[in-house]
Amino acid sequence: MQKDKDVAGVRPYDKPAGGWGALRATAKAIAEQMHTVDASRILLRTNQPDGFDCPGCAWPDKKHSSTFQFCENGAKAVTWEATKKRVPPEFFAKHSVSELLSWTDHALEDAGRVTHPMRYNPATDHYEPVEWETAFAEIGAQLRALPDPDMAEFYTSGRASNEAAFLLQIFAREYGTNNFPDCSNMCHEATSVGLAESLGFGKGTVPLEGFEHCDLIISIGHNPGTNHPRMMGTLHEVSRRGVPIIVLNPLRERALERFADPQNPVEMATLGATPIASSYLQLKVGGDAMALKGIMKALLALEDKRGGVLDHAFIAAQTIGFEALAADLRATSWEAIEAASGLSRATLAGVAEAYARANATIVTYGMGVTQHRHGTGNVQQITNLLLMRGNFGKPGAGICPLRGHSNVQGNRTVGITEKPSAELLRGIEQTFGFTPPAGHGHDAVAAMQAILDGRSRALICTGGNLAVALSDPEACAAAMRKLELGVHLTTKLNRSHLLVGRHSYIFPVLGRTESDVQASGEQAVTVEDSMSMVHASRGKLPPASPHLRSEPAVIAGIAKATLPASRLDWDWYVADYDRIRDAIEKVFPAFASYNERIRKPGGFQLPMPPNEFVWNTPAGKAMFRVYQPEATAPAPDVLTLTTLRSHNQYNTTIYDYDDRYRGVFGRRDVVFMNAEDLAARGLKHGSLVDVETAFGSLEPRRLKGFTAIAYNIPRGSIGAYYPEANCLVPLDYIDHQSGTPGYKSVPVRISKAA
Ligand SMILES: Nc1nc2c(c(=O)[nH]1)N[C@H]1C(S)=C(S)[C@@H](COP(=O)(O)OP(=O)(O)OC[C@H]3O[C@@H](n4cnc5c(=O)[nH]c(N)nc54)[C@H](O)[C@@H]3O)O[C@H]1N2
Ligand SMILES: Nc1nc2c(c(=O)[nH]1)N[C@H]1C(S)=C(S)[C@@H](COP(=O)(O)OP(=O)(O)OC[C@H]3O[C@@H](n4cnc5c(=O)[nH]c(N)nc54)[C@H](O)[C@@H]3O)O[C@H]1N2
Ligand SMILES: [Mo]
Repeated sequence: MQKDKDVAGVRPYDKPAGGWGALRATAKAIAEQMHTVDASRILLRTNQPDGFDCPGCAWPDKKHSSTFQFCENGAKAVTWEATKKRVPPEFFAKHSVSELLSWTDHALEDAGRVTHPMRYNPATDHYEPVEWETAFAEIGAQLRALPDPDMAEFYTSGRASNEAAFLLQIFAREYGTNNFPDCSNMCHEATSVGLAESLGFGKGTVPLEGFEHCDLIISIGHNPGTNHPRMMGTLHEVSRRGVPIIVLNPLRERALERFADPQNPVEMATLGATPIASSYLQLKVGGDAMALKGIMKALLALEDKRGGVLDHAFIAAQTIGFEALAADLRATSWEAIEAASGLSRATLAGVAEAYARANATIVTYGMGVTQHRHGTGNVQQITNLLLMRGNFGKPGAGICPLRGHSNVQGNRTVGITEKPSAELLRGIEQTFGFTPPAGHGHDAVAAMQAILDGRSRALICTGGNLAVALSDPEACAAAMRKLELGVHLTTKLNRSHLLVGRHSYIFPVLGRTESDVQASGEQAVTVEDSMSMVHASRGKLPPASPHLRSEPAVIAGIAKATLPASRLDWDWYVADYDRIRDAIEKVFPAFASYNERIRKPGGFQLPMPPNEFVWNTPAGKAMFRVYQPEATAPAPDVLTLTTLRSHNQYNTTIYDYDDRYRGVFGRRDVVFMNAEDLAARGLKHGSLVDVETAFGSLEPRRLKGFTAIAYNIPRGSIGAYYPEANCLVPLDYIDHQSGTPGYKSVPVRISKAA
């Protein structure tokens, strides 16, 4: 790496991930957000059997019954929710919406917890307090006045509990629409679509115990040291067991290189660390599908050479399509594979060798796989690879997508989907006695497009920051301002709330950490983790303000005011969440004895049919799927941009401006580039640059005046932070199979800043 010039805020960080650096960062988050005594009490309750589920990520916990598992970024998620800072009505009286729009995303959320329901007053340009019941009545009247229920959009971000998400989807369907844009549409939709086609099951197939039995892990496109920190405990154990871990990632993420477990007194005392990756393969951004094809092609060659490599019995009994896949692999040239992946034939053959030796392999993956123009294709190549050696239905094998938000998977399971199955529709009709709409609704991109061109006029958001999380913030802002009605259930203030339409409301809700008391007493909610375990979560802190309501209560309030003749007694459900769970169980038989089973510590496991060799595909078998890359090669000066999370952000929530493992401090306005790519453009480490999109004939989009830094990333690939770089992604730049935005493969050109 080039180090000839000092660049402000950029210096290498040579320590392992975790360790004392993580403890120091936690202490800082606590000092800035909470009273120390409250912090220790609340952090010790995280993921305990009678405590609340960590809102940080969806990685499971050992039965929710182990001792406190230290996690820096979990602690940040908790302390930022349980902050002592408040945003009361006086705050809104002091700051107009126009003024707040000039604040940074960091400053908006750092202001603290919203304390009262608020309504926007266009005459004063301020949010003003409003009574809950008044607001519900107004919203109900506006929703009823829409000419068509399909003109309303119901967004969920994956922190919502199963109970809240279920009530929301029942309300929206009784109202008459399947418009359910949700955060999964920007995240693991390629998984939901790709795995459903390949395996007949759109989720992961590995339970946590699987990691005790695997003898190879292939980790593709995820950064667990930052985004799933509790997974580091698992990877640390697996590595110490001597199991090889092969990483495919364009960036050398520190936690995948080496990790010091804060739970391990020896590592902490000796400043030691455990290596994580046994091989670290820095492929090109967007090169995954072709790298996987290379590994599979090499596997076929091994089978030809020595036999016994493929699981022929499994392929014959459980799958369809192997011949077509094999023919395509044989027809794909090594030149094409090497050019697209940036990895050599020898390297990929080495992975195939290791894979052929392993009896049980787990592939873990994240956004580096899904957020591409061919995200679904990527997911399906992973599945092909696993199917070739029968890595389903045996201990220590399977596919392990790392989910995003802590309950994003649960939201889907309880019916948040714009494409309802016949089974779901039947379940709803039988349980509630109304006929839900059957036509497909809008996903996140389609919803924003519909709002932009006036086909949709109302947006109800259960959490999230849709206008900032989606591509093309300019188009999103214009769309939000066209809304007749915008309603935001939230804990904190963010930019989406400030992009006001004709009628806009901010509703403050209870977070995970807070106790939720309804008519029948204290309530628990339930969530599902990445491994299909469902368990209870019970907040303990007193609510941030006495005016807060729970998400189920707010959804019920809006529903009751909107649907005077509703088939549901909304207050009755909210009085006791057991009743909501009984209804979930009626609609979804997999939740049998729901209330009984969540009362056991650790909860219960939903079925994973592929592990029983049950494939819910049209053919009743697992499907090999052929992937063909796009034929057009990009111009030689075009680079592929990937957008990244720093170590100190939670999606659009920016905790602070350091990204310590990548050696960037106090700033986010940087572009990570290969030194040779810099030199080829006459640029240096520290040069100010403009990034410009290269979508053929489309008008380029620009990100101006960012600082290029020389970084260990393959030639042809560059990185920048999300959400700063979202202005470079057109709204319709999506994976056509799943609708997932191509946030991680944007063609761009770089030049010296104008
Ligand atoms: N602290 C914290 N925790 C979080 C979140 C957070 O923002 N902060 N977000 C939550 C959510 S919603 C999600 S979805 C998850 C996200 O968790 P991850 O899936 O880890 O998400 P990212 O950080 O976007 O990107 C992951 C990795 O993909 C790599 N990558 C980029 N492009 C490519 C590519 O083309 N190929 C390959 N193979 N790799 C590539 C990047 O180098 C990076 O290491 O985390 C969840 N947990
Ligand atoms: N360029 C680029 N864009 C991306 C991504 C990327 O990698 N690159 N990643 C995408 C991914 S994976 C995702 S999941 C989306 C994220 O999209 P979203 O889920 O919409 O965004 P978040 O930033 O997670 O939402 C944060 C807000 O949720 C609210 N909130 C927090 N806790 C609660 C709660 O308990 N209840 C309620 N009601 N509200 C709460 C707070 O107001 C906070 O401001 O972004 C996507 N956008
Ligand atoms: Mo996500």
